Amino acid sequence: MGVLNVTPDSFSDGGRYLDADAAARRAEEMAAEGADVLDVGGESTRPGAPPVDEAEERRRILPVVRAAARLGLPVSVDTSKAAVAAAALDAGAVIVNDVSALGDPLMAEVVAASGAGLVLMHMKGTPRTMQDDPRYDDVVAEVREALAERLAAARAAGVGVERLAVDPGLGFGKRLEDNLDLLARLPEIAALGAPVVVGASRKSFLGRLGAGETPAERLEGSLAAAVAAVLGGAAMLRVHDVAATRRATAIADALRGRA
Ligand code: HH2
Repeated sequence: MGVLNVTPDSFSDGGRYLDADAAARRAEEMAAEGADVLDVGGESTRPGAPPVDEAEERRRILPVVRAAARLGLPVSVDTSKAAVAAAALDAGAVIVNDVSALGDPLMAEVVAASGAGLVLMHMKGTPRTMQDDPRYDDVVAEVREALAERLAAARAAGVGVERLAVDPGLGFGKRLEDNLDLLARLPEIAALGAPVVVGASRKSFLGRLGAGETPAERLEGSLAAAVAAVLGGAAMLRVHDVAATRRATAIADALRGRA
């Protein structure tokens, strides 16, 4: 899943694709690099990010969703707002990537009615507050429980089981050790039975394990995390560097096939 943020402030690619033509070129580039899905987002969820109003989020993403959908790849929309998801699905998106896991009470209905796929991501709190002293007794057990409950809520609202995926939400209300526990114990999340999506690409915990690399310098760390995620059972990786991730995970895929 290639990341395409149409925002001024995303932590890694903010400001680069605000122009719809630049975003469409980036979508083409990621498709050529081998992306299976393009994930278009119009609201940064980096720690402390301010919320974006619905009209602005729609204005940012809809032309890009249309352009990306014309490439023939499935498009997912990275939004927590049901109205934005509905507009994006009308514009050609087929998956909703909801980092709030149905925080908007109308979201399940929108997804169920459209037949779209749904990624349910775990987050503790909101982007504004999530890194204010997050704590867990057993992060993997707590994230697994929370995702199991969200899966049940989505199914109860009429979203078919075959349309659901889960994501442990690396960096979303997680300390360094929490991100590491989730990645190292990913099979416990995969045991829920839903496909697991993992987004480690260029995240700050990778820089904290290294020498404080900037987001653009976190390629090697991102690839190492991608390989770990595949070996741990991830079905999809949300990444900025599609071609490099494909090359690295080809090895991990081959190894996983022999385990
Ligand atoms: N991470 C980000 C955004 N959306 N969705 C899923 N399913 N999993 C993730 O880990 C995830 C996500 C944050 O990264 P990014 O979009 O690059 O930055 P920003 O939130 O600043 O736009």
